[in-house]
Amino acid sequence: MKAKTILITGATSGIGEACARRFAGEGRRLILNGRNTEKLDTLRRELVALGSEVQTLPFDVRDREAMSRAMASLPEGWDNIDVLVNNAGLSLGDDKEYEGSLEEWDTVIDTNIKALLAMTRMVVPGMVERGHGHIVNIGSIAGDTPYGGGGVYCASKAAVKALSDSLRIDLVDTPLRVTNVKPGKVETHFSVTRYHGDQAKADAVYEGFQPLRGEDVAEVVYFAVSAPDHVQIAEVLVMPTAQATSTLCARKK
Ligand code: NDP
Ligand code: 8X3
Repeated sequence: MKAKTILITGATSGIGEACARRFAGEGRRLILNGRNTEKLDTLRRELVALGSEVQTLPFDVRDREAMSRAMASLPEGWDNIDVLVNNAGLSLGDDKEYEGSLEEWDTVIDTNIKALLAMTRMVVPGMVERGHGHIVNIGSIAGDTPYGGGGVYCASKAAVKALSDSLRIDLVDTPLRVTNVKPGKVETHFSVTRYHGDQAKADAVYEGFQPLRGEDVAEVVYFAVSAPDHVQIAEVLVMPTAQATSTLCARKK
């Protein structure tokens, strides 16, 4: 793989953390974003031991000024980003669209759509200038098929699909590639966050079948990035074998 410098947002947990581990290795430079500085530091130490150079960039992706400051603080040469993994994201609650919290929906929209767009706006011009780069957006099966109680989250991931597709069109006359990876159910901290820390409710989401692990999704991201330059993996829908749609899972009693 030629990619040398990889920036991952939301690298302190789940899919983002698994991507960081998957890309770690000799000669690879990792730029890891997250809000939890302690977790970022622990991960940095682990990946440095594996032979990677690592910069941690602690900032909330919704904070554009913090994002600009953090990116400007990168040491010389580190802004030559080869791969941007727009992963940071969340869902909050499972309320009906006419009952939920406007504040929570703002958080979901600001993180899953507006921050992804801001990161893209910040990093992609340099890629275009250098004639090299790959943007991997972590979408979701939820962006293909909405489900009740998930309207805003599903809409945010439909937006990720639209933004990935339009970016691919905008970049068609460049060597850059755009991939939208759309996972089904992955057992991470995602459902704990969605259910405001209710571990039992989160566990029930994955009960009776084998969900994906963050590592499974990281493998897909790695595959797309490792493909030869003339191959653009535009979109991947990846789900557990026991899942068929965003809501249909075969659960053993
Ligand atoms: P996790 O909750 O385990 O990880 C989410 C990561 O995003 C955390 O590192 C979290 O950090 C970070 N994050 C959230 N908000 C912000 C923010 N404002 N600024 C910086 N970092 C932030 O969940 P997943 O790994 O499952 O989720 C990763 C992505 O995968 C999301 O975009 C999600 O929508 C998507 N996805 C997940 C699926 C699943 O079933 N798990 C399926 C399909 C897609 P912090 O701990 O600080 O909140
Ligand atoms: C997360 C997967 O099915 O909970 O994107 O929406 S799902």
